Amino acid sequence: MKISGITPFLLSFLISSGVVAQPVANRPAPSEAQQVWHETEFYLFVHFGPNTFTDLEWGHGTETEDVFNPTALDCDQWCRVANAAGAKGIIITAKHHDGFCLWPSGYSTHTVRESKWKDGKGDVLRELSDACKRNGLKFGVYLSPWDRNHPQYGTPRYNDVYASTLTELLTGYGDLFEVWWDGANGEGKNGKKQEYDFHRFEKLVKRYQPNAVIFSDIGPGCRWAGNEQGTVAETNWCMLDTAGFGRGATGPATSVLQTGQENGALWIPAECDVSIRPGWFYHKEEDDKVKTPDQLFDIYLKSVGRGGNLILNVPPDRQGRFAPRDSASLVAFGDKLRKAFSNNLATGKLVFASYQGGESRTPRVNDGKQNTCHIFEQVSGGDIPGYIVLDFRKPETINCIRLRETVRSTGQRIRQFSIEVLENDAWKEVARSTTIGVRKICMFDPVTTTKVRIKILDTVGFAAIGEVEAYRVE
Ligand code: FUL
Repeated sequence: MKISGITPFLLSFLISSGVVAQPVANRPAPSEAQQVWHETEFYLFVHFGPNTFTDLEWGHGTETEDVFNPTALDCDQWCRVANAAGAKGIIITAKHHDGFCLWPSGYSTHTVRESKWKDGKGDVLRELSDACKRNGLKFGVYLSPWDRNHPQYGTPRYNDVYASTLTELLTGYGDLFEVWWDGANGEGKNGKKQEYDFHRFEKLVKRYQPNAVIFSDIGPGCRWAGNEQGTVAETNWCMLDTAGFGRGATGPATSVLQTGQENGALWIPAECDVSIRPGWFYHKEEDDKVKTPDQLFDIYLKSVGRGGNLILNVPPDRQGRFAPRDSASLVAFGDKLRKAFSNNLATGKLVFASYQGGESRTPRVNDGKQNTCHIFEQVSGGDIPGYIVLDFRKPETINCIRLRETVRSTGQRIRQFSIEVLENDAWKEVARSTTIGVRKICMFDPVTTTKVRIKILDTVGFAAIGEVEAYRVE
């Protein structure tokens, strides 16, 4: 085993202190805002607008404003369902590609103000941001750069329009945790495509909402995971090289977005987007195609369980409410999620780990604190692996292990690991995987055992495990 990227003195200090407060080596690491975003894990996406009433997915931008007329808008109902599902926030399409603004923007004449809804006095963003505050949820906005309605789209002046509408959102509705930039970019009314001034837009977000994370194909806050099924690859690095890439068609290959890059220069973690129905907007004929709680749980394991964030779209119906089947599925999914991770069998148990050629007790990996850790020296192919042993002291039945690296202080470093259980006095491998990063949830067939061993098989320099948790998931 070698020590690299860190001096032996510093390593022994870190091991003895067990707390790594500052980045200690030359690997990218999340900013404070990104760390908070990682902990947000799972939130809802809401696609709502004229398409809800015209049954389209991409509105033309020519729809009359009166088309938008929810009969019983109830953002508190969205929030209640979100909370029951275990979601921690809601991001809404403030404006989709059709250009219709769900708030009375001063820079467009295609808004709720021009509609009959609430006699033109309504503001969906006001209602939702207030409801999120009341219900303890975070709030974020999707503002489509592509605009099929705005007369200025396709000219340099549209960048002023976009900057102004963005500023309205950044300054008018309290704290935003995320700003979503869609990569879709087509022609506007005049047949022209837009050259966007994203640099300027980024500066506005930084100025007015420094804690908001910006989503796009290339971040800078978080990246599209490369598909719309809500999953990221089993091997998921939070780093990405963005030099030379743009958004949309000029973005990195979807295969790269799926895995990130082990040696990417920037910390740009994956966000996995998916809809609870086939479409992003509500269509009555899809009422019987709502994903089941088990399907949602599977998506959760392949997104959050692989260190990504999950943004799950739930489109309100023409009343302005989540439809009964969507709500029922979300509530049952939330119950399943809470039950699955409510009883961590590692809590209070003895833990030992490899330490400088020997073994030591390591209560830091099951103390429930993410910033205390056990540090492993570098392991590469052929080396003796590092390990952690969890001793239950009595037989326990488990089928799930959740692991975390302390990425905030050390960056992401584990390339390969395995999980073994003690069976008839011999170690038996039950799972093997690649990256861990922010978190990794491994499921395997239920097994009754007294001890679990996590083997660290391959690392980039030294590596640090913050938490090991064990569960029986029904
Ligand atoms: C895509 C859009 O074109 C879809 O309409 C939807 O908003 C999805 C989340 O992103 O790029």
